[in-house]
Amino acid sequence: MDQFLSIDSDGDGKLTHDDLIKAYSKTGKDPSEAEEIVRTIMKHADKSSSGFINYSEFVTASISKRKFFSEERLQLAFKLFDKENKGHIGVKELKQIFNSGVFQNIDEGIWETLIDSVVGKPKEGEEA
Ligand SMILES: [Ca+2]
Repeated sequence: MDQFLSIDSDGDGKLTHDDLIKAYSKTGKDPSEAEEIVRTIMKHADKSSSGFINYSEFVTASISKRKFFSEERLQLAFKLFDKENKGHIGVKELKQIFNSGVFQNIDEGIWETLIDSVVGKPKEGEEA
């Protein structure tokens, strides 16, 4: 909710094109880039084509964005492993990976996503 409120500069409960432009300008993006991002956001998030994003549309968009990024990351990590593009990872690929130093170039977040997807998050009280 906080994020929604901080973007809703006039506090009317609707995120309009102007609200979003103002929010993005604050992040130091140049105006044409901000314009393009806002256009894309409006196109995807304004499900009812009302010309603004209401709170439930905002929540839906935030969730699908998060999902999209974690899937994208997983695919990226998988592609790094699947050198021959076979759709699965074999011993040979694993060996190459361990020998190539590719680990140093992988963002820590990708590992976290991968590990979470395979073993799940540590339960409360458990050591991570
Ligand atoms: Ca507003």
